[in-house]
Amino acid sequence: MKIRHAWCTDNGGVPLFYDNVKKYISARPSARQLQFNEMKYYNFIHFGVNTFSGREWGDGTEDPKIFNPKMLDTDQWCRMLKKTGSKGIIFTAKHHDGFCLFDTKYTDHSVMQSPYKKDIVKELAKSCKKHSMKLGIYLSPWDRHEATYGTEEYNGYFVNQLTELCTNYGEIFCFWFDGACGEGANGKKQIYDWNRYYETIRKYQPDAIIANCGPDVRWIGNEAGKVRNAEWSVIPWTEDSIDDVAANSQKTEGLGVTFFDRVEQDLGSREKLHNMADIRWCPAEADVSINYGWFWQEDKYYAERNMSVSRTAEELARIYFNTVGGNASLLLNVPADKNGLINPREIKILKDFTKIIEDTFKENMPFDLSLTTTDDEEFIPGTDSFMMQENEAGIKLRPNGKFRTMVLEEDIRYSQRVESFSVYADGKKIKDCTVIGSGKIIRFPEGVDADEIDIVITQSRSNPIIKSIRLYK
Ligand code: FUL
Repeated sequence: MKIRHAWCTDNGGVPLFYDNVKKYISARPSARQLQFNEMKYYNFIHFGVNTFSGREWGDGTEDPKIFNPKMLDTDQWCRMLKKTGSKGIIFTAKHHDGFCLFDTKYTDHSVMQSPYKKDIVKELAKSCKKHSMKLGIYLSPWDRHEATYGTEEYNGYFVNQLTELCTNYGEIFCFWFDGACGEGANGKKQIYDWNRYYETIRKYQPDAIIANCGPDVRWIGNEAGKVRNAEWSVIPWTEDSIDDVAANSQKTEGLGVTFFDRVEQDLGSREKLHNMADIRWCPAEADVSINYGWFWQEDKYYAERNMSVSRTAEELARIYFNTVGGNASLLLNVPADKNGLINPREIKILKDFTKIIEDTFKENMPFDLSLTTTDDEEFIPGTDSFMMQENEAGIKLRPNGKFRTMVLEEDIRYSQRVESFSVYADGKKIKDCTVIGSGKIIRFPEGVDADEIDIVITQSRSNPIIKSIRLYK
């Protein structure tokens, strides 16, 4: 059996290593991005006055008295979500309506004026610690209640609240700023002082990543769990990168879940990076809601709009495979209901979803691995990662039986290098793929039964560095 076009006989017809490639592969994750990369899948919890008013976007006039969860139990949130394999929770400390779910010195428009009267971020921080989950904060820059919104004073207000959140609740793994930016109560729009916000976070929580409208993780461009054909973590960075997210993200209330696609499909090919001055590591995150809205709503809310309530477990599993297995992370929203609990309606879907994921990765399939080369591969000291050498025809696996899932990871400490690869079973090509990055999951629902599997890297930016290859029955 002869496999042609192996790495790097012609490297897809593009130069293997030249100055530009050196520049591309020198864009590498920071320590905080590397740490974050281990999370892969975590949750949003949307909860606030909207939960009680039956809206997706509050307008800031809501009376705090409507916020009255009778059974709120943040331990239950952690327990339920941890069971799904989640590593953390990003909580809406304040949504666009300006109602704060934490005890803040800077406004009365908070949970402390509600019948509940307790700091929910504090409770959640305690529960997260107890259940070994990480805590993240969603703090909406757009505030439809705060009177100073639209003036420079508001930037100070926002920084004060960020400081409270940074200093009163222990370690925060992520600050998540969404892109919505509308008018405040006074009809004014705010010019956000992003740099001041970032500096505050870096000062008090240097390990926290700043996501979506932030420098560490980028919005994937839609809220439907779709990934690009080639999702790159190495992208050009411009002055407008953050404003661009704000300009392209959700503009109207709708059902709170945009299917809008950030039109640009190519963010990181060689052509795209060519001649760009500032090239950075900024991986994609897909935020998706279990329901067709972000806040918990009654069935009738959806019935009135002629919509189904939730995504199915199968759909969520597909989204998981596509995102976690498509060089992105998955931020799945599971709202808390009016009682302050994750509702049985969502628990049922989460259970079925978890079963699909667990079944997929239940049985590891052992295999022998060899690099089809005359040279010895180079192992990266202290790890199992290996750097492929020139003239390497590919990676050969001899599985011990039939497998249905293949997982590949690049060692992203050395950037993202692989541009395309193919998989062969006993000499017959069974899959053409684009990038690998931090994780590629390839599913073969019918199963692959072959003596020899070849993974042939057809194009790469310099020598590919593979961290792991796994097969599952
Ligand atoms: C968007 C918001 O407008 C939605 O309500 C939701 O919070 C989503 C995650 O971000 O920009």
